[in-house]
Amino acid sequence: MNILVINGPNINMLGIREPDIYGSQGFSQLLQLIENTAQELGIHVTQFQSNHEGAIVDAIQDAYRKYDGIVINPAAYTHTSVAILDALKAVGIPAVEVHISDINARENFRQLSYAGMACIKTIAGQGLDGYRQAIVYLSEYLK
Ligand code: CA2
Repeated sequence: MNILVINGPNINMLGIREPDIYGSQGFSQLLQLIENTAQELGIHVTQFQSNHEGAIVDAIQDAYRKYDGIVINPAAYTHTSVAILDALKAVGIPAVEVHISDINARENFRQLSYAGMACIKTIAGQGLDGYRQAIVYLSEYLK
């Protein structure tokens, strides 16, 4: 089973500021947590992070016929990007949306998720563990 994990803008800056919202663990620890989860489940995970909307659209398109599932945290593009929503719909790959923080308990502008409209599940407010939960959920769903 092949799963693609996509992280959007500024997720690579995790741990340097706003620890009350995003925790104190850094991006390299997130990468390691995801890889450990994949190894425990005996599945293959590829990780991709970009600060650019078009690069994320390209990554989703490139996943077509290569990946069984997608875990995506589009970060700020969650709330703005119809292009990412359309790309997820276009490839039709089962996707789970992850947010480290509880977007529904934050500013109004964070409470709309375009990407979430094309996802089979959203996990928010679970910190970095949300990524583990998303991979476990997808691997069960795809069995
Ligand atoms: O809670 C999440 O996972 C978010 O997707 C994170 C995004 C935010 O725009 C979304 O509304 C919710 C932000 C990514 C990380 O931003 C940082 C901010 C300060 C320091 C380090 C990273």
